[in-house]
Amino acid sequence: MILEYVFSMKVNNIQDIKRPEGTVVFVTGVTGQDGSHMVDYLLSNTSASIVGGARRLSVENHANIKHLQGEPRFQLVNFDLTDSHSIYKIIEYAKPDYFINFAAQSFVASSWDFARQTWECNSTSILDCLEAIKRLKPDCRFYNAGSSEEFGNVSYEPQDENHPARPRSPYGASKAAARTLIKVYRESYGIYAVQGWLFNHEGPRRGEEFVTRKISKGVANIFDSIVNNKPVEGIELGNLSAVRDWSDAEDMMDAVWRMLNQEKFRTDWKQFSPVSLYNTDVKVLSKHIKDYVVGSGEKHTIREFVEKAFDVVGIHGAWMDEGKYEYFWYNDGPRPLPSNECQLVKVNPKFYRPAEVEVLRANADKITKELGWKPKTTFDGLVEKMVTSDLTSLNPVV
Ligand code: NAP
Ligand code: G4F
Repeated sequence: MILEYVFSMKVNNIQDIKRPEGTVVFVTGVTGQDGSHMVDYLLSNTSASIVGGARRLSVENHANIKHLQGEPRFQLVNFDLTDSHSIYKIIEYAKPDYFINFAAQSFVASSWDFARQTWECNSTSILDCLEAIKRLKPDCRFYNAGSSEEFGNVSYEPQDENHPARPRSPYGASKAAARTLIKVYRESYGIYAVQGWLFNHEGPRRGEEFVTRKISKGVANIFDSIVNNKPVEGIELGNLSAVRDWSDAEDMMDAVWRMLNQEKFRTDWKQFSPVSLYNTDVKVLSKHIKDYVVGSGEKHTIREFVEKAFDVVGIHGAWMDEGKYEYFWYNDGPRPLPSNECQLVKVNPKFYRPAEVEVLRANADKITKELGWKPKTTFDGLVEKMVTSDLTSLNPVV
């Protein structure tokens, strides 16, 4: 507790930010999965200074950025995306060259419960960002985190950039609206603003309510209970048949950076003028830049994720019954279990959604061909990384 206090990261107020020399990138949502990985990516792959935005909470949640303590190229700032003054002030004080927005109400299931808040955070705030950039720093490049949820009730598979927006949740609708605004500002004012369609991406920094992390953490707990002779507590899930295209969040950051610097990566631009490798005039570039679909191209059900996660710790089982009565029964593992502890996973209909996106699978051919992006981590590698990390948190190596 004392150590936590000593190492608590300094949080600046926006008006105390001094614009560093050189390229400045403002990243929002740095306490979350993607924002924190984006900061790591920029530190490793660029010489830019980074200003990271995090909203003030009663109890700090800096776990994902703890490792940045003392990093001279990183400044943390109090920033709320739903407060338009915050947006104007950060552009005024930090004068960023890039504004990468990962802040959002990002949990699809909550978007039915907090539809208005989802809309304000994910759509109205994007309008505020675009207006502020237009007025104060029109050459600032803007990235907004778009989603495969915009495709929603999909009409074909795999989904590419031409797939229509058919959202199934207030969340999906909010991201589709933001995309439209971005296109309008790009075409009207020549702002370099892009929004990738990122398919699901995960990792050890994933929030614990998202299905992959819920499973990896649950499996680590079950394994720990079995080997330490503690009672086993099963995992409760919703729709096991949903199909997702899961990637490693770290791989996605490279795709975002490529989308923001298309003149450096576009293979199809090398040949002709005025868009050449050397032309960085945003007004020229903005006419030619594109939003891209980013994902692995592989699809897996929730069931498969569960099986693979148990596989990582040497536990094997079988699916029994169906629908809301379906469960995963323990067959084999570190020791025999009493039958009242053998139901390792079961369905709880409270996790069903009012409307489901049944199948998502990316066709990322375009970004691979035009910007040279490719994922590095496989599905198996991702599941293993997540389960191993959750196991290590239970048994930290001191
Ligand atoms: P995440 O872990 O939930 O992070 C979201 C971040 O936004 C958190 O740092 C959160 O802060 C912050 N935030 C929320 N409301 C805010 C506000 N009003 N002002 C300032 N910050 C606020 O989500 P993620 O997985 O990193 O996703 C990042 C972005 O990508 C989101 O826009 C998400 O919708 C989008 N996206 C994600 C995926 C995916 O599979 N991960 C796929 C497609 C699109 P707190 O810590 O204070 O809550
Ligand atoms: O992990 P999820 O909550 O992610 P979801 O809804 O696909 O959204 C994530 O990916 C989007 C990109 O496609 C992002 F835009 C968004 O910000 C977020 O990062 O749920 C995945 C699937 C769903 O079909 C859900 O119904 O898993 C199913 N599921 C089954 N049981 C569950 C559960 N989801 C959660 N969260 N919890 C369950 O117990």
